[in-house]
Amino acid sequence: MALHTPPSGTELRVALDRDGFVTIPRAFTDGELGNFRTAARNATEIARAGKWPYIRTLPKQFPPWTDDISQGIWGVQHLLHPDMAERNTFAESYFNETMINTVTGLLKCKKDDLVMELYNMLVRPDRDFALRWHRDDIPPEVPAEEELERLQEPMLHAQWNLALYEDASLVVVPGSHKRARTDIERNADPYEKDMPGQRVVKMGAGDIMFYNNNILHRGVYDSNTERMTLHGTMGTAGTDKARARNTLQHGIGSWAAEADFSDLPGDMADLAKGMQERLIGMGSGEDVGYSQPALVDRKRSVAAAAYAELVAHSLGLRAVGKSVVLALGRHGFWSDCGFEALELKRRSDPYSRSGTIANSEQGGLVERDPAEERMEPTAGYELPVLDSEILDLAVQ
Ligand SMILES: O=C(O)CCC(=O)C(=O)O
Ligand SMILES: [Fe+2]
Repeated sequence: MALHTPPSGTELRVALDRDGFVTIPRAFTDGELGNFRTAARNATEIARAGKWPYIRTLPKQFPPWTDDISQGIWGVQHLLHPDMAERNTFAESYFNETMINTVTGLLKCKKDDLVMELYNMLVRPDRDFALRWHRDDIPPEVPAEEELERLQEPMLHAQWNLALYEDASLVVVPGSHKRARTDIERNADPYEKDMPGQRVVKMGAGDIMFYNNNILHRGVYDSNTERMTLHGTMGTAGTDKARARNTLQHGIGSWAAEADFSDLPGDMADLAKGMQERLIGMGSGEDVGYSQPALVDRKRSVAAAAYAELVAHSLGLRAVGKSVVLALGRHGFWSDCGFEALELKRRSDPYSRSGTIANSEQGGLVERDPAEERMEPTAGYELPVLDSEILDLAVQ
């Protein structure tokens, strides 16, 4: 049975503000939970079979992902997409009264202010997999002062995990949403197993956990434990560019206008339509960029261009150096190189010394326009070893 009296908006806000996360236990009836599970199982099966292109693929942590399922998946994206067969059930789990009342209570806003945002599902990966420590919308190398400033920005959206099965995958550092990282946190191994003060968030089936997505957190996933956790966000109207980026980087802008919620029961249909319209008002998201672009994107483009040329040259692909450089402004250097640049980066990039980039999950391949002159994908390249001194100079 669902909990009789959910915590009040004030209680939730106080706990979320203090700890950076708060759990509402057993928020749905057994019947509702059963329906959500059936939909989740069907959607996961289709995604694992390669029949749903919007997935989170291993071993990549941040968007964009491709539809390559060869290493398995850890998430199913766009549960409200018009092509998702189970969309209405997922929509009921998203636009239902409990969720809406909780979010309006947390954000101190009205229903008419809410904006439909992301709705995805996090699932058991096909092999053990973990995310590094991160804040969702603040990249790791920002200076402490800027980190603190960004953490102090007002909360204009809510983010939650709704566990359909028991889930202990999320690890957080309580309170870290209010302060810059300590030196220990900043210098820790990106996959540190024992961060001071860390807490594994243990959820029961039907629990919803709201969290500040800039709390220091990571995911640790066991391929033998079933996981189907609905992972959603809702915003308030009139939010800023950073929020548009956090939402639209997942590609929702391209289909949001197509989604038809008129079949939803009762007031949900109108509510959903209004929330959808406010999302569409944010734009299609084509130019918003990514919250966690590859590190080099965030260096001065001159430095990235120099590096691009160096890489292109060492691969004997001089002609494409130009198109890589041209691509810088659009998606960023790494994603547009079109080859396993990040693999290359991991093995030869001096930044890996600092521990900020330790694997190949950031950036990655995005859609490429065949009409444009680009490097060919070359997954099997023997990667050149770049001289770290040259690279350091290039970045200065
Ligand atoms: O698995 C989770 O619950 C957390 C996922 C996460 O941190 C992310 O997608 O940024
Ligand atoms: Fe995250």
